[in-house]
Amino acid sequence: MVLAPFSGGQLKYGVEKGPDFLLKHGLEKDLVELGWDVTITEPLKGKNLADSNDADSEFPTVKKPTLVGETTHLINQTITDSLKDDKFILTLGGDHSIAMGSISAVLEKYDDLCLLWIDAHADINTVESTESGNLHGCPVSFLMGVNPPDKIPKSLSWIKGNLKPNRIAYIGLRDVDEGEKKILKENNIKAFSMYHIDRFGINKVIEMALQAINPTGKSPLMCSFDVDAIDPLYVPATGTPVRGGLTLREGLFLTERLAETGNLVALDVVECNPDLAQNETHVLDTISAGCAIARCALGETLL
Ligand SMILES: [Mn+2]
Repeated sequence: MVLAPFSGGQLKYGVEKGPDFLLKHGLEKDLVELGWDVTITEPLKGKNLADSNDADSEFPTVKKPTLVGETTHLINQTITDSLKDDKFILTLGGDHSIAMGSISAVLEKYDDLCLLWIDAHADINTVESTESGNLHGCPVSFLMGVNPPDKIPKSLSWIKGNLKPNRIAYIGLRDVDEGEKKILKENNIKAFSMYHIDRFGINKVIEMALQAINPTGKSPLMCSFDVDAIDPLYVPATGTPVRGGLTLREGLFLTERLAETGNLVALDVVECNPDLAQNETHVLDTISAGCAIARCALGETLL
């Protein structure tokens, strides 16, 4: 388990408390009971990374590029080490920018990796298309290498950008920027919005997504799960909630189904922000949903 208590990919503090709250809710014990030998690593512990809103003067369109670049690189290095022992990598965020660190490391180990990005947002803005400048909305563009090379801040230039567009599928989208829609279309990326889930049902959507990115069924899978994919009714304490999302059951079914394939090698659970809860019930709902997602991906079944 990799703890990534990081909030520098966006501007709302509190999301860095996610790992701590998930652990206090009993996640480690839950995973041990499922039969896992759990090791906790903390790549950011004791690292004094300067948090500043200063934009890189050369790259003024994105916020905190140095902080995000250094942080995600540390996460990448820790996971690269853990993968030498063929460990399952569960990374707890933090905001979604941390996926630049986790996914790049897992991709390095498994070059035929298939990625399921479960999210209300596509997080594929480039340094040119981003409206907010928040890097948690950009990780996929860096992982896929679709940013113009001369526009990539130096601190983020370590990311190889070798994720192939036919190896990623989205599920749960419902708030996608115009620039992102263009990138998704141009790269012919499989994206299942809430419309597709309503039309086909979650079971069919997962099968279509897996068929698209992993037609042989033999490649390793990674799931990057933003809890805001689930409706704010169930997951209220998150930075960018969008109504009309997955039910909690659909989210858990999805992860249980991925576990069932036997090919899942890594999972991110990101964007739990206890500080954005209006009451204790909101905290409990959000954190227990985050823990349940992790448990289902790691083998918990209803029967
Ligand atoms: Mn996200």
